[in-house]
Amino acid sequence: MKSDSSVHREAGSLAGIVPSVNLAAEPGRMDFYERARALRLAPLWRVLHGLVTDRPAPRCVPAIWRYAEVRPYLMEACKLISAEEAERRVMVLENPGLPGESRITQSLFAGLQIILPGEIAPAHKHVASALRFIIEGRNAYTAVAGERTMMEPGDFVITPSMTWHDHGNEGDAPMVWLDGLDMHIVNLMCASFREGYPGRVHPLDRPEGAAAAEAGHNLLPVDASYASQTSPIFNYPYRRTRETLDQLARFRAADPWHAHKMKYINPVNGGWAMPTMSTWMQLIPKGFETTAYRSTDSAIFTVVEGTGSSRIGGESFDWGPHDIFVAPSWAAHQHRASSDAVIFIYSDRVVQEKLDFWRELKSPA
Ligand code: GTQ
Repeated sequence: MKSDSSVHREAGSLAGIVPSVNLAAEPGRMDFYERARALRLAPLWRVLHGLVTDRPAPRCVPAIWRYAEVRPYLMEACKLISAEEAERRVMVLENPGLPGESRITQSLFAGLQIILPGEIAPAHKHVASALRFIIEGRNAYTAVAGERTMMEPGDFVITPSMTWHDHGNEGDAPMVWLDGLDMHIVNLMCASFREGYPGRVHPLDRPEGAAAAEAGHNLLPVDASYASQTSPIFNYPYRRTRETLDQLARFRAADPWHAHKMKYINPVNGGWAMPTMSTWMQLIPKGFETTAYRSTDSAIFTVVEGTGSSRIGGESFDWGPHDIFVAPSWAAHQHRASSDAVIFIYSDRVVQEKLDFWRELKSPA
């Protein structure tokens, strides 16, 4: 039995070779290839079609993490290591097609972070941006650039690039959230910096709710200027998102491919809330089935409410609250809700759009 990696290498080299190359003539070229290699030269015609593929060829595969199965491991991690010792006590969601790489898709990271009552995850900052999607618990905060926000289930919270942040749980129950980070994109460009704060927590210099007052109500301070490309709103509360979807569904027909799907936006420029990760919240009404859809951005889905099932690249997954699943780039996927379902989604679409890479394909409705 061959190892996966040798199969991958062989398949990769055959897939990479240009079809016009006469394989029978290759042995006679080996001596040239060897001598060229010593000069750090390689023949493109043996790898071209593996580099410039005729369609997306993700190693990322469809996968699901069921919260009921994962949660006991989060609790067990709490017995083994403190938030302080771990710096961030996170169990990484590893795509089975990318084992050991801390990737849920080829470009993005996902992990479940848990913080117990009284614990603090100490302050640090890094070039990588983070999103937090709150799964369970109350009365825990994240502090970002001198302002705290209390986090509630379903809230979408942003930690912009290179801002000091620490997390603390002041409640009496564990707090769990999904972390989505773009460090693989940062690392692709070798642009990473990270710094620990000399104290456990960074000082607060703005009252809780300041960012929401300044930017969260379709009003901006007349004298404000914004250098960052990240939304100045750093907590998009679930209560308002849920209410919006609910109202929308009462007067707007569900889209065949997206049902009711709203994107989180930056009020400063109307664009995506974050410069590296697109985010949405989707409502699929009970009994509704979306039409097959594919796009070049691999997407991570977190179920907030409801139950249903999805077909992703020919595989079927049943899901319920807090389950997390992945649709790889260009894999056709469709969802069916057996009760009103609310799903939080993030992907690298915003990056692909900026680079003119992004494409979608809608199957006929
Ligand atoms: O909370 O700052 O899941 O820096 C991975 C890296 C969370 C965080 C992660 C991080 C954080």
